[in-house]
Amino acid sequence: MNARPLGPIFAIVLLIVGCLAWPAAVRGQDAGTIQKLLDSAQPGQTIDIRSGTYVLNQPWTLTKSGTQEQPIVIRALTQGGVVVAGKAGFRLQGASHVVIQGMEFRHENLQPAVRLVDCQHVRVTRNVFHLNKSAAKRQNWIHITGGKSGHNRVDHNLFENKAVTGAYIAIDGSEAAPFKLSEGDRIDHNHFRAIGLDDDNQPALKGVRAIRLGWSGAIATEAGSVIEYNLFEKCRGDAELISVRSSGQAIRYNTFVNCVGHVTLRHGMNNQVEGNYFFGENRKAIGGVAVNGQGHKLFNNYFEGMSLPALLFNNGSDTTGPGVVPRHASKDVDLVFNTFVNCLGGTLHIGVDGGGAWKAAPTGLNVANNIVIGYGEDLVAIKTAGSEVEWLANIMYHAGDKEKIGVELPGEQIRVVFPKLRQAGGIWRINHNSPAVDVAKGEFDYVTTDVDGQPRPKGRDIGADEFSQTPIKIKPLTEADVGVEADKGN
Ligand SMILES: [Ca+2]
Repeated sequence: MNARPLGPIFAIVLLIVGCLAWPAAVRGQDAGTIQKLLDSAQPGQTIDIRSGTYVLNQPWTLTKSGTQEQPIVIRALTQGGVVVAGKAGFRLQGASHVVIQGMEFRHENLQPAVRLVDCQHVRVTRNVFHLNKSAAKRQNWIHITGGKSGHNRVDHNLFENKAVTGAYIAIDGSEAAPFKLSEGDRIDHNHFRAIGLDDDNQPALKGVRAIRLGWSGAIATEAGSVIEYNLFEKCRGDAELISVRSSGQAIRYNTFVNCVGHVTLRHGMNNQVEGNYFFGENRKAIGGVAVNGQGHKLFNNYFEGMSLPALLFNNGSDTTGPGVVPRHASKDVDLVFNTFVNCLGGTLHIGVDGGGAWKAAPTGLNVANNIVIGYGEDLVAIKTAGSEVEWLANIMYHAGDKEKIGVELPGEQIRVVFPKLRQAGGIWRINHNSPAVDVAKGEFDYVTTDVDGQPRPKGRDIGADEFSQTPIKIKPLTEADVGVEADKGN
């Protein structure tokens, strides 16, 4: 029997059956239609939102989940063509495997642009956030909360022009005891810029910050979230530019340019600050990292042109009261293999007492294998007598006055010598004939690469940079490396 070609009716039936089995992309172009599509979303479905301005009085709400293989994708049909205006953005509750992509959030600062409650594996990618600042309400623009949240990703977005208190991104958790923080989230390849005005004569905006990780009640959670490969530019807000109030977090491979304040390890333990570039450009009120708490590791970081002391090891305080949680003194913290260049306000301040309020001095600090070179204030200042520091194999050099190291220690602890730095690849780095080459001391086995991502063979070099001919993997980030247009195709 000869096979007959499929008839047109059969083909149409096949098409209909196919549509039922595989949810196709659907399109909507008014806020109410979009909400209906969200209400009926299925795994594998893409909801394409047509270009236009959508004025929301209530957030678009999603409680449905995709799967790892078949996420629910909510995206602007044309990248950046969807403007979310009005009073709210998205609220996802109990959702997982969802992607929010390509929007521009311009609504009033009354609710977060994206709020995730008990959500996992939600990706917020390639969006622009610049909420309308007319509503002076404390607000986080992306807020992750709920004790079941974790493993969400915020990547390749632009955040700009925040002027009202709160953070661009805040990660919280359960709102009732036992407190648990969202875990395993990743914030990467974002561009955070323009908090306040780029003007040293204007006051910085207190309470406005780029990122907050947790709160003091949740420090028992070893959260394991990562902030990496982000560019922070002209964020001239709170003294705690990034406020870490949790444990087990990593801040690495980011670039900070002209950002007021410090990356602050305020509460928590075992946090890691690795391989970041800090460029202060000698602007006002700019620091590097401030430390409270125990077990942190700070290594392979590069600091240049800070105007505040680049590194603060803070005292602890037992002060408690409504809303006041004790800050623990810096304890058992490694500051190793970092390079500090021309930090005019001083470089290492140890035993910082918060204007006298914090009494307990730091203990068990390891300050090893760092290069500190500069002029201006003393490079080191011990602010509280009794601060316990193990110094080992640091190189320090004050370009103006040899006496201004700030401490007098044996050469195996702090060697006062010019480290022969040269400028290359955007930073000051050692040359083959530098006295820093091959003379690092101590274990610190976790330091196996340098600030460039190059390997550190045995007999490691002092400072953030290992002198190496292997390819450089990590560079100071520029605008081209981050935000909505970077890494297209990933
Ligand atoms: Ca290197």
